[in-house]
Amino acid sequence: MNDITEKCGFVAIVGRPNVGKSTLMNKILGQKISITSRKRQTTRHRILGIKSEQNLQVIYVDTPGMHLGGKTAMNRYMNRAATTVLRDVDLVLFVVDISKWTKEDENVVRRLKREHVPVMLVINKVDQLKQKEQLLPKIAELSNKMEFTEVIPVSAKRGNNLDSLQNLIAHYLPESGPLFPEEQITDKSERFIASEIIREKLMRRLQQELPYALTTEIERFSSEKDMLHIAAVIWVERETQKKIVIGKNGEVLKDIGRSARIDMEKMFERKVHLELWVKVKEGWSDNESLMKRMGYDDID
Ligand SMILES: Nc1nc2c(ncn2[C@@H]2O[C@H](COP(=O)(O)OP(=O)(O)OP(=O)(O)O)[C@@H](O)[C@H]2O)c(=O)[nH]1
Ligand SMILES: [Mg+2]
Repeated sequence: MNDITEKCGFVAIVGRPNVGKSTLMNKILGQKISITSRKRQTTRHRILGIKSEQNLQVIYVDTPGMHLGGKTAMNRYMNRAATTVLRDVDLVLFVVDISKWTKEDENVVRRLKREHVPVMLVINKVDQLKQKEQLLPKIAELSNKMEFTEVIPVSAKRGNNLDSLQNLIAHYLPESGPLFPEEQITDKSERFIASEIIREKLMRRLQQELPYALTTEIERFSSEKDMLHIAAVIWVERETQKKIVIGKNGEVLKDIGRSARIDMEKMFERKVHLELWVKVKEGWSDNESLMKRMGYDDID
């Protein structure tokens, strides 16, 4: 008889924008699946990150930051992606930034209180705390925000305390065999990851509101003799934005293409030929049917 307990379950990573949810998932997986940046609202989709170990498979769900203020179809899509996941998981990691508690965190608490799922408070960015003696009072203060099943301080960026976090997570998962093949690390296609890598470079490079006015779409993704040929469109909302994305003598677009290609070659372990086109589609981010055609169609 086989008496080894196998465990497997879904763990949602939620919180307001910019607290480090995607950084945390990538660090736990040891691979960059989800894009990150200093700007808020970097993640727009739910992205699975699957970690398989002996007798244990944890399926993390990275989500867009739950936010207040935006009113476009894109804002609604992102908030929906972050909240509907709560119904379908075994455990929630509520990620907060130790240095900043905001109205948007309060909003997340309100959402979480409506669900019956265990919530673990993950207090991130502890490396940024200037005075170490502030740690315990901060933890005590944040622990009171709602009923948490566990509270744990971490630094996602530096990888501090992530082993303890993962040990705690395992307690909350049901007994079950693995739901995904051991070698599978995400539910997303290489096509999707390629379009996200380009979007990451745009998020990081462009200023102010521009990152929110654009999206990326892969038009061609084909393999020929050890070389991947990828052609992508960067959709913006206005002609003036197109000019900025291209830059003087095409410099901005060239830079973005170069850094995206380097990341893609690392990710796909092949040489990549990347072509980028910038096109205008007015009002795409407030138009649900256009958004669906551009790949924002994966949630109920
Ligand atoms: N100092 C420090 N910075 C961190 C840590 N974790 C994440 N960051 C930084 O915080 C910023 C936001 O990180 P993300 O992982 O993109 O945050 P997110 O919560 O996924 O953000 P959205 O996708 O916009 O909701 C990035 O600049 C990260 O490098 C940490 O532990 N310490
Ligand atoms: Mg993110």
